[in-house]
Amino acid sequence: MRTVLHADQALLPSGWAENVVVELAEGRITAVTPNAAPVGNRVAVLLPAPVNLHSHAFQRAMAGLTERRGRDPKDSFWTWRQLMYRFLDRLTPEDVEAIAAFVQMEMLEAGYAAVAEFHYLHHQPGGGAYASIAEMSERIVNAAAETGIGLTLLPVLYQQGGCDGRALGPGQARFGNDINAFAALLQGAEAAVASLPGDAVLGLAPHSLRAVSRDGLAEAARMRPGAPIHLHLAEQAAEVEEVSAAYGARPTAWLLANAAVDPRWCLIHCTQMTPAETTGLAATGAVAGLCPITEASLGDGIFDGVRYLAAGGRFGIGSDSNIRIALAEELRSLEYSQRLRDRGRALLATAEKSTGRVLYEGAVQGGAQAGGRAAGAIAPGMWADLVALDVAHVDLDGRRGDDLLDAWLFAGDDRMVAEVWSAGRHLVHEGRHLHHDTLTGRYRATLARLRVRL
Ligand code: NGQ
Ligand code: ZN
Repeated sequence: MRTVLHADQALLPSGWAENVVVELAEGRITAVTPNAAPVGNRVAVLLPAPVNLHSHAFQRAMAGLTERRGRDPKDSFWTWRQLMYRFLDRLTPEDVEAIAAFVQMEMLEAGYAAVAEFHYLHHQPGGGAYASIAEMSERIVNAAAETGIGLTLLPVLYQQGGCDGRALGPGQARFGNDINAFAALLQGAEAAVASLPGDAVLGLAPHSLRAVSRDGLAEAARMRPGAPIHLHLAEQAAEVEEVSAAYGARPTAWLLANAAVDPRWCLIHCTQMTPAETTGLAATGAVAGLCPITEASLGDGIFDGVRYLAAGGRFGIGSDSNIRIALAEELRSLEYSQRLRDRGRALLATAEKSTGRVLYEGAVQGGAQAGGRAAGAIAPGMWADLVALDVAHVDLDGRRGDDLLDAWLFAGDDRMVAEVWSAGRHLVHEGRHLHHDTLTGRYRATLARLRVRL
């Protein structure tokens, strides 16, 4: 099927262009012609749509339920993690599918075309295997088949309870696989992903330096040469201490010295890095997977975006815990964290590009790289991952170019997102997903069943 779009303004690799005709066929962009006469389906503003590069779909259903003081007077990331473990322990495959479909719908409505699902909930409560070891991966795939989101599935290797090789804790039983079981899981996940449209990708994810052994990390890296490989890295101060004590080096320094970190890698969070680690990571061409809303929610710390971008570092954004699905807000939060720390303004902007432009283009390019997706630009050959904004909104009225992006990201929100295509699939129309009501209804019913106090 061929689609022709005409955009009053479009952000192309060469910059802003006007009266742009974009042709799509078989999910890809086939031609881009600026200064063209109006033909086809008209939109006001057309942008490449980003990949949400880090999600744990199931966590969406506990949003808002972890904001009270717990029994431990020192609430922290680690007490939140206990609650999260308790929550996931009662999820069935049906629950996971319904939650994943709902949150993928929200991502699409927010303007994301694709998601990299960092998927570690593999087994039954207690750790017993499902009849298919890839049962839960299949559920994520089913959700993507229903929502149409572009999926990069990242089955997670989770071997141990900490860097010292201790056994999995009771809350971690559903995640654990040894390397052979993980290889079987990857095979099952690969078969499931093969049922999706051709833009779907299978990568893999050693969970963190805490949860995989040194050998496990090395073996995982060899399993799918060239495929995206994601890892949680240097998120919390206690994690830095644990890795330093076990390995004799801070997490990022250790990884850079002991793994062949290159552009296929995506390191999630990196909120605890020294200046040398920051520039060292930037030099690898890997993507820093930043999740600013979750990192604020969990008290992780502030990524050194100013230093990292100055060193040419690549980044993308992820919604991680899914406490809020908000593309504009993720990007805005990243810049605002820098301003609060450094007491300045427009800290990620350059002489040529506004703050919003730097954030948006960076996240689109880095997201595509991290997702292993030939996307991230309105250019022939790319998957047609596109978002059109609603310029009837008062804050976008009459705005052009970088001013318009800044107005969306800093003054507006994702209610300005009108149309979204994922690899040419037109999934969001006038701000609503095709199956908005069905998916919302099923999610509500799932929540009603799960409604128990944490
Ligand atoms: C996760 N989330 O796997 O969901 C983690 C918490 C851990 C974040 N790191 C568990 N934000 O890191 O051990
Ligand atoms: Zn995560």
